[in-house]
Amino acid sequence: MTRLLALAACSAVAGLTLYAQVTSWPGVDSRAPNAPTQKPAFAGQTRAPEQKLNVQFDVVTVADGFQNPWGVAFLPDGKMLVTERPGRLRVVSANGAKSEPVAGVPAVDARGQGGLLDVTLDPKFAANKLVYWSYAEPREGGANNTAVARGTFVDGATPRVDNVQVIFHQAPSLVSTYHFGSRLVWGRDGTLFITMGDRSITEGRMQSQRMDGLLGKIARINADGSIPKDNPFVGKAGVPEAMWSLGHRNIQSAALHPTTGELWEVEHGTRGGDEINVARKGKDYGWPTIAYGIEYRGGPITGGITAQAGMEQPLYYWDPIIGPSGMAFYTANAFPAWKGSLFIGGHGSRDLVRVTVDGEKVTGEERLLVDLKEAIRDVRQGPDGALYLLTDGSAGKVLKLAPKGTSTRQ
Ligand SMILES: [Ca+2]
Repeated sequence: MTRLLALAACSAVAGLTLYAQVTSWPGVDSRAPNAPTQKPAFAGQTRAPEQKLNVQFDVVTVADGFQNPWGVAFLPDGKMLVTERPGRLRVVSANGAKSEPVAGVPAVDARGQGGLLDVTLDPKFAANKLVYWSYAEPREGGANNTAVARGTFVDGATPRVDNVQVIFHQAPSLVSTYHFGSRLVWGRDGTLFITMGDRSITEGRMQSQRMDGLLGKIARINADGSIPKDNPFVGKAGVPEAMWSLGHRNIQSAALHPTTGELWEVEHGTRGGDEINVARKGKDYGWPTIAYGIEYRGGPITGGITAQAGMEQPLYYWDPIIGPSGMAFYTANAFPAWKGSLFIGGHGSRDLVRVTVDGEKVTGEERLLVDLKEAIRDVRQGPDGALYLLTDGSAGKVLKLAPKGTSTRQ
């Protein structure tokens, strides 16, 4: 209300039309959208009502001093693996001690948004000790692409990965330092989803709709890099058989839905088009033919349309954007009120976005950690039921949200 009064005062001074200035847009973020004339495809597709649960928690610093931490995975012994974007993988103990960089990780192209990105354990890690990571793979002439490698993890004073194999390369490579994706999510059948980006430059963006390359796509592979026989485009001439879905812009948030087992993802839009999708087999998510929001420089995206037959509508979109990175469905008992909520890192909005979901409908939204003003890069549910976050920057941290009063280290 204070803000609205202030705006009203300003506009009175400037002699502007009061009505346009004081219109308060519904939802958590009352700022005006970048594309105020765009209409959602269905009620509730954007600006869900604010839903404050008032859950009490402590924000615990588990470990700090990371350079642009990007992904975190939990080892069965209580330790964590944390990637640092410049190319280091570290083992972090429960008390916050960091190992030397894990030896054996291949070189990465750490320019721009590139580098060492996500990390995940094999579903059969207890037996095979395999660790997988995604990264920007350097190529000749300044080109690069998203890639995935795996290796056998050997812990100790000088941890290492042995028998490293690169099991996936996004093709084609391009000269760009933007939009690498890339989250790694295991399907229930043991296949691995790899979310990617369009590389941002026009040449890459326009390939998101092309069937002959993996720019702007989600891929699905077997754990050894081979192609699942039930992938949607297996046997289609000229189409990479790893392709799962198409028409994506840049996906840095993805998680398996705990009930349905489907892949949910949140992708970056431009100015006004961050969106939640369920990434289904063979479907087209529309980028760049349809999109919400506007270009960074202003003006419409492609033809300025938001819907087209044969292209999927997002379940939900944000305008203004949150800049999503990292995502987790909360299923544990430590925070009963949060059960079923979807948490998304607000890398751009510098907060933690909590979304209430009823089936595939977003029914409420809440912003947490607003006062912390951290660019959140990853969000995971820990084995202890706490919510773990990575904060981006040159002094990045592993934070833990624990039920109030249950943790001594703060
Ligand atoms: Ca879309």
